[in-house]
Amino acid sequence: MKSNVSALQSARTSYKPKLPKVFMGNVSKIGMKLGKATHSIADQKEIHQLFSKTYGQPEVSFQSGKSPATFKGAIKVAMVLSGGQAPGGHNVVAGLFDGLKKLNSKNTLRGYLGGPSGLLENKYIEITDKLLKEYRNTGGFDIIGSGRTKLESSDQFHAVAKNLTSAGITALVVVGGDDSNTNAAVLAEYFKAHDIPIRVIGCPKTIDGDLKNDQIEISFGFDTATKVYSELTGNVGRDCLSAKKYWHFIKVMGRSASHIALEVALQTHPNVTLISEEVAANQWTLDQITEQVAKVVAERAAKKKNYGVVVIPEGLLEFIPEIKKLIAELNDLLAHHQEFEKLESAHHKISFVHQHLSVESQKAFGSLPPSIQIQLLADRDPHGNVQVAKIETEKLLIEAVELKLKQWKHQSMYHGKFSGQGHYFGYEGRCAAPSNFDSDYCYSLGFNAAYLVAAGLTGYLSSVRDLLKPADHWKAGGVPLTMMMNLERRHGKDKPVILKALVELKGKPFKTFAAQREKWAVEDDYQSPGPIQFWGPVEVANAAPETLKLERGKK
Ligand code: FBP
Repeated sequence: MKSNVSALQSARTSYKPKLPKVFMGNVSKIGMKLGKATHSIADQKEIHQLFSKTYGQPEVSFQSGKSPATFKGAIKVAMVLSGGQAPGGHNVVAGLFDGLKKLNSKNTLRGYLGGPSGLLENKYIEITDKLLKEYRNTGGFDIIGSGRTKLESSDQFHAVAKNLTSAGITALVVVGGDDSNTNAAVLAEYFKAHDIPIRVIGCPKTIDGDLKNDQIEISFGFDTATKVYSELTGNVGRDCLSAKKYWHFIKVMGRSASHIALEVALQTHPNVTLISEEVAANQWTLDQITEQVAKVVAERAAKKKNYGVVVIPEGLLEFIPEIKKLIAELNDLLAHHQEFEKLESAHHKISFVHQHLSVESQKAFGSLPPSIQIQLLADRDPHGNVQVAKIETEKLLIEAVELKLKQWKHQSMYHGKFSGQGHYFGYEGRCAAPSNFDSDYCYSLGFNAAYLVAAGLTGYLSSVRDLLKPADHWKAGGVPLTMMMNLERRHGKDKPVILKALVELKGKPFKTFAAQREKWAVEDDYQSPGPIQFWGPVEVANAAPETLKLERGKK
């Protein structure tokens, strides 16, 4: 153990993550049950054609029984952490390692460094029990690092196959979100189609909470990250009540879906929470959104409350129709006009873009402050996404609301004071020490992945379910990755991708929020859920996210 570890970290090392009962006994008593053949969630014909070798596989579940013969011989397994960090990643590594060792003490695990690029560059370390001692139940991905390199060309697949085969590796575990697991599915198909005996298994990671469906109840990291953001938001609410002088505009992470914003709202009751999916469904413009927020400010000012909390999902701008169109045009422009890259000054970039946009998008672009215009022109990530983490939507909204209130003041429609403070809660939560829920869930996902690998499966996502029950009642198994796929338009082409789960406006979490938001707008009902509890009453220390409780019918 490192000499400078905190007392908490050293105490936390001794926490024993819980496992589903099926994994607690003798290996020879773990059987595997196969379900029915499966279909993709949409576009079955096309997905079947694209994944002819891995499509239609059955769901599998582990339960007591006779273990398959495939569990026997020693294997070498590789793993990679992919995409943004999420609390609990180290426990996936620990669970996978312990699961492999329990199956056969000669099994080995190799961690490729810095995300998928490590597979291409053949950079790795061997995972050992000694190394893991420093990382069990800790936050972060630093044990092997992570990255966003997208594996897409056959040259890349070939390089990965060569590096893994020459090391005698028979399986690769990819820990990632929807894009990374789409990559895992493509890789599994490529290996099978080319008779390369390497299996690929995924694990559902992302704080954004958007890798979920009927089979995957939640992605890991969401619970811890939202607990951190809720603690911070609750503290800001308390500050509002104490100082009574600021309007706090808090942008929370969540690249696309608003699950994080919604969970934070359910935990802390801010005065306004914007939900991108509702914005898109109602086709609200930036001006309409501004007006909605300004109305709450004015309503509260009339009650002498010149303070409040607004929670904003990180991906908001992409859901506002006129900005969505603008971003699509910008993506196209940036991808196809190499001369843009050579422009150095912000002024030249902005005027270049202006000349090439449609009239409608020129208007939308022109309505944004220059700082936001430049942020919208920043590099895309390797999957072609705008890096919304770099766009200061909270500042944009403060400015827009301030302007609206000035107009209303001028027309004697508003008489309050408005002083905005912007915050961005993102990186603060991604590497936090995992809650008990995430510690147990991640360890179980990794442990389960070892069994999927040992069973000789490929193209599966590790799935641990019934998460509202105590961990020993959780069910473990695997879901074919193709089952979650559909076709989406990316870079002007139809691409097979895992369907991203957005906030369901008919779902219980959103409805529960919507039923209370008018009350939260005017009353000071701020809740302070406090810090993550690792010890204490189970209802506090082991609490699952509100979203999961509402979705899975416990509330
Ligand atoms: P993943 O989807 O890879 O889990 O990452 C999610 C996320 O944390 C988003 O919430 C955020 O927009 C993004 O990563 C930030 O990425 P980066 O680390 O590249 O700044």
